[in-house]
This record gives sequence, structure tokens and C-alpha cells, in this order.
Amino acid sequence: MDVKTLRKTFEASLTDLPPVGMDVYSLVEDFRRYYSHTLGRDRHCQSAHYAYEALVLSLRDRLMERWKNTRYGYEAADAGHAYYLSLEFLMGRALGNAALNLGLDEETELAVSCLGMELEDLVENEQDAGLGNGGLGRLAACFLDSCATLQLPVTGYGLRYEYGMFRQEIVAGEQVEGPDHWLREGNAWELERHEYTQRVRFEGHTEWRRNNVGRKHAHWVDSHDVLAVPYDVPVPGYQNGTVNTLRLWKACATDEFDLGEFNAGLYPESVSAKNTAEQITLVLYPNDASESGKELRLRQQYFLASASLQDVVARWVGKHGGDFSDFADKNRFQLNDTHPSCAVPELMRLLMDEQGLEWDDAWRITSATMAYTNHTLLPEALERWPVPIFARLLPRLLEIVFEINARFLAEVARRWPGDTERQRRLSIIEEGPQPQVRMAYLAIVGSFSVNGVASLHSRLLTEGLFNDFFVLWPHKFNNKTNGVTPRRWLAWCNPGLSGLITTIVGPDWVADLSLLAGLAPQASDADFRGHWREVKLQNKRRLAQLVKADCGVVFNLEAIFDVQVKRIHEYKRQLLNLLHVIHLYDRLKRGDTENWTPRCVLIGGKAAPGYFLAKRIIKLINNVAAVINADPVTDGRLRLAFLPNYRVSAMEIIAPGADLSEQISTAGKEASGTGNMKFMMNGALTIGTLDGANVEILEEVGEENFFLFGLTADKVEGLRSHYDPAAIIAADTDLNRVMQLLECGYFNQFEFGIFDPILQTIRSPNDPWMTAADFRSYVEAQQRVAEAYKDEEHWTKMSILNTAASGRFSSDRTIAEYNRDIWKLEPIPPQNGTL
Ligand code: F59
Repeated sequence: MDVKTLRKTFEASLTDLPPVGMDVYSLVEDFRRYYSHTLGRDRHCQSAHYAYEALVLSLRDRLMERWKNTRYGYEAADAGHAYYLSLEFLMGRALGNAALNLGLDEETELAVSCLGMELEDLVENEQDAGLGNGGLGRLAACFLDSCATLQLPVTGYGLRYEYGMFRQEIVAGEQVEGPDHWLREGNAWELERHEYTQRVRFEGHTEWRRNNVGRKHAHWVDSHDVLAVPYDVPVPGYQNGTVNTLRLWKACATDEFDLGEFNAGLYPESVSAKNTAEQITLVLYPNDASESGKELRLRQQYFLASASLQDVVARWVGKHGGDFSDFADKNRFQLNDTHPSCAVPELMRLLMDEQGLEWDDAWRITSATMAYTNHTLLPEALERWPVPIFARLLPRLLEIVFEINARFLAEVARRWPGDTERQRRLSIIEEGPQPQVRMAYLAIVGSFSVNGVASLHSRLLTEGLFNDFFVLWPHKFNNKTNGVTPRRWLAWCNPGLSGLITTIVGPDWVADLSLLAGLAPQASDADFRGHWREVKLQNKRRLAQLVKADCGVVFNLEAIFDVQVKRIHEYKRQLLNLLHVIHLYDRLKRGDTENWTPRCVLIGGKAAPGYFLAKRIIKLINNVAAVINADPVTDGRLRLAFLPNYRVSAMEIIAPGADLSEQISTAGKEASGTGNMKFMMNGALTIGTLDGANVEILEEVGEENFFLFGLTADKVEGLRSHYDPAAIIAADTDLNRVMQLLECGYFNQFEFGIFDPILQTIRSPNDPWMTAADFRSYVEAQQRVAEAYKDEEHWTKMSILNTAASGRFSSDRTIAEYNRDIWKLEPIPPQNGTL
């Protein structure tokens, strides 16, 4: 046989390799081989890390064949594909999820115990992939899980940060940030794909040349280029044989980048050039209170957009040559907030400058493939880039942005002749002493779909922030209420509750969460309630162990576990929570202890390193905790703990152990929230305002199973002009006493004045978060909580009804809606599918 035939035979043989065994025995065999022959460890190795790694490699083999079959399935179907572009994917740990989704959770546990180890101990060896700040990044991770579970051809594109979200330590009550070098011991899940490396340009300038038919053509010259090397991470669907891809780009220097200096003997200089290039994916940016124009951040954003789009276009050209007539039909780019919105001008550039299309054709394609999701209503969080920075870094892109804007404003002028004020308001370029590119406007103009993430949020977008655009293009706007994956957030993190649920509704709920509704009748079954309580108690025990280990605080298992975990931000009002805790302490000090319900309050979350007030709030929480926990009057009655380094893997222990979920943002400020959904699924009750997805949670579970309080979004806005916190404080004895305790320095005896900036915001008529306004209503709701908790049977009933009503908050439902309204993809099973 000639080499060509041999090669073809080899390639064909790759599709019918014998399947990798899915039984305990095969797992044990693979584990031993990886441990010994691949990792080269022997009986002298006591580090659990290598056992963890051997297990990952064993599971990865099982993913690998499904991964290939999935790709072949998509290729053969020649169907549409969606790309989720996001600067953040907060994946957390992958091991448990991979075992569960492969249907190997029991086998894995058995195999590991056959080898004299505990799965839990190995799992603990995995670093969280913390490539995100919070809700937005975790949403991207839940979405990938749901896309794979629904067998939708969706690929995630992101950045492979060397350092993820910073590690938070608490030193003397204050947040201290440390680097998160999550890749130090390697990442056995990822697969480097050198062969798909892309080249991304920066700086330089545009040169216009005529081609052979006399058409003017832009050339981006004298650029400083950086290589984008892809690392693929497998994303398994739930027991369906599908494995999708998360492709993360790493920035690498080109050879020529430093060759000149190197040859000239300028060794340190040549290395510094390499460093500049590779800095792009060195570290995740923590989101700040307001967005500052950091140049490196813009580099990251363009790097992601350009590498990803080039990758897609190259695959298209490989298959269809220069024929782009079907491109818009077959491709969708979902922009996770404005962060990747350079994709709009970048796709224009690729189609025109590199593929030779005319503006109108390129624009038809671009504006029919892009879809934008907004995640915030806070105007100060909207991204703007100073034109001079944009011009220097991405000169060619800015020309295209200007042209998009000119054509767009001409359209506005045709619709509203003479209305220059409207043109000024709608312009992608904000004029002023320092002109800025408004990234949200660029995304809206370039997209066929714009969505909010909860129904209230989407309504407020069209009525407020984006009203001018809504008037112009009402058809673009839609809502997609967020969800979370029930695989990680119930099936995996809460095996006790999952088992109990399965005894009632069968095992199918994991991929069809609406089936949880079948639990509702069990709420009136005393035996079932007993089992439910037993499981919750076990989960509270686990959570209490975590709190003891990480905070040194002992939680009483009989108490309400009252939990608020999320990024620290004024609008989320950790302060309101704290005012209530101080109020409870004040009651204890006054001897007002009759009918007391013991309560353990847990607060966790990271503050952006540059967000002064958020960091000071952490300090206040810790100071209050120190005073309260040391005072014997609180023994058995009240505890407060701040959990350091809140992250995905911590939430997997926290959500199952919580009784009460704090969702207390100022109404109209929290776009959706997703922690609220994780708590609800795990049977916690919510105390919350009518904000974000709380509105829909309340709708599902009913007022009688939810502790509602506070002003509505409309009321908040109505109150602004005459908000008078001083009067509210004076008229409310409890709040007055709390403020006195704070203001007399009760919690900062030797740290004079450090909390004054916080206290000033509470007393300010301009406090945007109106903390004082909701205090009374919040305390009353907390009293209802305390009362309700005393009736164990009734509380359990409400807990069951919360889980039963949580079906709507599966990200499977959310993704089904994205697909129905925006992507319109066909589900495609893998080729030669094995489950
Ligand atoms: C922007 C520019 C420069 C640097 C950082 C950022 C930036 C990064 C991350 C801004 C915001 C974020 C971020 O994490 N935002 C969110 O997590 N938003 C949340 O999104 C969730 C999912 O939709 C919502 O549930 C939640 O209400 C919202 O706050």
C-alpha cells in the first residue's frame, strides 16, 4: 500500500477505535497506568495531587472520544453554530462535574475507594478555574453546561488567564489580595491546539492601496503582532455523549517581535518585548466600582474578539472559500456584555480588508450575526474607551467604528430630521473634552438582538438606559431570564437532597428541572419533611465545618443559617444586612431575648481592589463579628462570620447548608442575580427586595413562601428627590440605636473614625442605595423569618416548596430560549454516539 492509502486507513481507523471502558475495572486500570507510566509516580509518592491527576487523565480519555464524535456530528450536519464570546468563564472545579455528566459518578467513587482513597480528598486537589469576577462569568459556565446538555453546537471563546480572580485573605479584618496562580501544577483538562494559532495586530496605522481592479483597500501596517494560541477545554453534556468546546486563547510573542533586539545583543530588551505581548493574558481584571480606561484591558478585549473571529472565518474559508453568502445564516456571536464588543468592527474588518467584501455586504452579515447581552443598569459600570487610546491601539478598528457611527447617525437624521440633540444622545462617540467610544451603543447598533437578564431588568433597559434605541428598534429588544445548571448546583453539590428528590420524581429531573414541581405534594407529608430536615442538617454540619475551619467561628446547628455571599458592592447592601445584625445584638444587650430565634449570619465575597468603600465594608463586618462573637450575651443566640476567599467551590458547600438567602439589593439595581437561584434550588428561603430575578422567584413560589420587603424600583426613583435619611433615623428608635453604636466607635475602639465614610453614605440624602429607607421593612421581614423558623414543620414545608418551584431557574430553560429566539440552532447528536 502507498503512504497515502495508509494514511487514509489510519484516519478512518480513528473513528472506530474500541470504546474506552465505562466500568469500575477499566477506570482502576487506567488510573494505575497513568499514575505509574504517564506521571511516573510510585509507592514513595505521598502527594494526593498525582492521584488527582491520574484520575483526571482517566476521565479525560472518556471525554476525548465523545469530543471527537461531537465534532464529527457537527461537521456532518453542516448546521448553524453559535459562539459565546466572553472575557470570563468562571468554571470552578471540573472533576466532579465530568464524572457526573459522563454518568461515571458512582463508578469513579468506587474505583477510587478500591485504590484506598476517598474521592472527596482527590476533588479537593483541584484548583478552581476562577477565570471570572462573579455572576457574569459563572453564568457563562452554566450556559456552556446547558448547551452541551441540549446538544447545541455552541463553542465558548475566552482568555486563558495565567492568574484568575485574586485570592482573598483577611488580615486584621481587612481584605488582602494575593495572586491566584491556578496553573502552577498544570491543567490536565486542557488540550493545547498549536495548529490553530492566530495572529492579532496592535498599533501601527492604515495604508490605502489600490488593488488590480482599482478598488481602494485598507492595509493595517507597521503593527505589533501577538500570537493567540488556543487551549481547548472539554464541556460534557449530561449523560448524552456530547462534549462541546471552550476555547481559551493564550497570548504568545511572535519570533520576529524580539529578534532584532536579540541579534543586537539587547537581551533584556528583547525579553521585555516578549513580556509585553504575553502580558495580555497574564491576569484577569477585577471589575471596579466604575470602569477606568485601562489600556491592557482593551488589549485583552480586542485580542479575544480578533482571535475568535479569525478562527471562525478561517474555518469558514477552509470549507466555503470566499463565498460568504451563507455566513450570516450559519453563525451567531453572543456577546457577554460589552466586553467583547470589538467583535462588531473586527468582523467588518476581516470581511472587508481580508476577504474583499464591500461595506454593505459586510454590514449585512455582521449585524445579522451579533447578539448582545446586557448585565448591568448601573450607568457608571457602562464601558467607555477614550478615543485617543483606541486610536493608538486599534487604529484601523477606530476608522471602522467612525464609519459605523456616521452611517448610523445618518439613519437617525433621516428618521428625525433636525433632531441633533437625539443624534448627540445616540452617537457611539460621546463628545466632550475627552471623546469616548460607548461600547454598549456599538454593541446595540451592531447586533440584531439585545437582551437583559431578568424581566424587570429588561423592562428597565427599554424604559431607561436604552430607551432611545428601543424607540428606534423595538424588535431588537428581548428578555432572557438567567438560570443556573442543576447538574452542578443541585445534583453534584447536594447528593443528599438529590437522592431524596429522585425517590419522589425519578431521576430525570437532572435534565428537566420542571419535574421538581412533582415534589410539592410531599410538602404535606410529615415523613418526607423529616427526611428533608435530616438532609438539611447534614448539609448544615458540612457548612459549619467550613466556617469553623476558615473563620474560626462555631455555628450552632439549631440556628437559622442566614447567608449572603456575592461580590461586595454598595448596591447589594451587605451594609443593610449588617445593620440588622447590629440591631439583633442591641436587642440582646437590652435583654430583649424573649422568644429568641438563634441565628448564624454568614457573609462572604470579594471587593474590587480599587473599591475603597467595599473594602471598608469588609473591615466593618469583621470588626462587628469580633465584638459580637466575643460577647457572652450572644452565646447560643447570635453569630456573625465573614468567609474569606468566596469562590465557586465554596458555594458548592454553602448553598446546600443555607436556610435563608439574602437578596437585598436596592430595587432596580441588581440585573438578575443567580446566587438567589442556587439557594432556592437547595431549599433555602429568600428574604429579598423586588429586584432582578427575585421578582420571578416570588412569582413562582408565592408570597407565603418568600420574605418580601423594601421599596419597589419605581418607589426608589420616586423617593430620590426628597430622600431624608436623617429623618428616617430619628424616627426609628432601633435604627437610631444602631447608628449610635456605630457612631460612638463601639466597633472600632482603637481605630478612630475608620467607618465614618460608610456612616456618611447612610446619612446622606444622596445615598443612591437608600439603605436607611428599607431598614424598618427589612427588620420586620427578618422578624417574620425568626417567627417562621420556630415552626419547624412549616419551615420545612416552605423549604420543599421552594425547591419544587425552582424548575424555571434551570439554565437549560434559559438556553432553550436563547436558541428559540436568537440562535435558532438544531440540536445535533454526536456521530457513532455512545452515551
Ligand atoms: C468591565 C470593564 C473592565 C473591567 C471589568 C469589567 C467588568 C467585569 C465583570 C464589569 C462587570 C463584571 C461582572 O462580573 N458583572 C457581573 O457579574 N454582573 C452580573 O451578571 C449576572 C449574570 O447576568 C447578574 O445575575 C447580576 O445581577 C449582575 O450583577
